[in-house]
Amino acid sequence: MYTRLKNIVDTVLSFRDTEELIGIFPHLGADGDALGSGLSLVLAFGKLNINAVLLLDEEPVSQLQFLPCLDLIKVYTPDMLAEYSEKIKLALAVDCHQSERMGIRAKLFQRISQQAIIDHHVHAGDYGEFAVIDTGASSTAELVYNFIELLEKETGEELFSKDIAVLLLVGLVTDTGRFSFPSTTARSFEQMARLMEFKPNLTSIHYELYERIGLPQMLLRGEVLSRIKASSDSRVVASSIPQSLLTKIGACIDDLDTLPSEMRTIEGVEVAFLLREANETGAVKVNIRSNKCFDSATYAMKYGGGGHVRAAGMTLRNISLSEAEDMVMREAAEILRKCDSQVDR
Ligand SMILES: [Mn+2]
Repeated sequence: MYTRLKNIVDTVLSFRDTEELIGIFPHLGADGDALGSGLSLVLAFGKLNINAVLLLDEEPVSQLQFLPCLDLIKVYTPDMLAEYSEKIKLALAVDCHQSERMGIRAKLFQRISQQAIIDHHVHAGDYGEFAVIDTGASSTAELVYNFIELLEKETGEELFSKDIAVLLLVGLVTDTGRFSFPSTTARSFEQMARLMEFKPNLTSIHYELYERIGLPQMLLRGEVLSRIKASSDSRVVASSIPQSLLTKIGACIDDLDTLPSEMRTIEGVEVAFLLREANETGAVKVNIRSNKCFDSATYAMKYGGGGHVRAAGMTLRNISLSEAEDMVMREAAEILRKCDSQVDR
């Protein structure tokens, strides 16, 4: 891994004091890790007089608008293809390793002959000598930390700064689930300790990442939670939101995102459903979150939906909101009963 990191460092350093450009490509829908890692690199490169541009498909989500140096981001549009494929001499994928994860920037990434990768996602196959893909790292931020450290060692320049500390810290905190995921290691804390020397404002970072909520979102949360119905054994819960209520509150569909997961955290719950009226009349969108006894994906596929074992979604047609709620609760209870009887035997 060190050799590969060094390969990328050497390549990057060959851009010093030249007009050539490095393109940094985080994944689509950049999260705290992708954005924090990408921006840190632009800042470190800048100090070494290396030209770099951070390209995104879209503006960062509102939760991450507090990050420093967002003005360094360039939102890419297809008309920039010719210009950037000419200028960029190294394309660096950050927090992803496939152009499939890059949306409309994929075409540009593929056109750059020299590519490198810094990532920690599970991958199939080897991506070559310029690919640092460490699935043992909690976050790409952790790898970027090592990368900048190596850049410092090679150049004798001081590259870490308060801005970089905030950016990498956000990557570390969000990708470790506030240091709760199994990916959290001693290395994560060692790096955090060093980043803390720059005195980042943890209180305000925590507020921005985890507490700040708009009034419509808070009202919606109240509605969803107060409408929860539970099966007699409390293992199945569901809540339903009519479109008229969303409109009345002034909330949008995206504001429902975190609520099914929150419902799943209720003690004893195996499966949680959040239902809402779809735009198409007579259709109901169902979001499913489950714990160990219920396969959400298999259940959703029965109705033409899909997803993962613990999180899936589907659309039911020609059904009312309350009928849909009754049906999924009844069917889930049935599936759990079958699962129990198999375990008993
Ligand atoms: Mn990540």
